[in-house]
Amino acid sequence: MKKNIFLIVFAIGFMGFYANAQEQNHEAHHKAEFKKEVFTVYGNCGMCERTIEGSLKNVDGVVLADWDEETDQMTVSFNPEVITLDAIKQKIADVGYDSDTHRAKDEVYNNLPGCCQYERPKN
Ligand SMILES: [Cu+2]
Repeated sequence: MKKNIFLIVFAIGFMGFYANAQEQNHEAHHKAEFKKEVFTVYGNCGMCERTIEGSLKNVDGVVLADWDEETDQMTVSFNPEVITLDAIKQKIADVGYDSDTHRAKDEVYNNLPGCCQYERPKN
């Protein structure tokens, strides 16, 4: 009888340990799903903000896109299995905005409203 109780206690303990291990594994998996990156996107005003952030709206794999008018810093969260940082920066360049690594085409930049024609970084 004593032996049985010992086995039951051992089994319950083991189950608890197993459940905990599963949970930790799940957490690790969840963390790996999204990647956060911060980089510079050049721009001027609130209209720029709408255009920059709008370029990533409804884009598969992007869960957060936030540009700060004061600091020119762009924060993105995305699923790297669905989209790359390179592709994200290209989408921003496609609507006229230079980043630290990707340059918009001159004709797209020239078509931005006057107030949005930010000072471009030297290339
Ligand atoms: Cu603007």
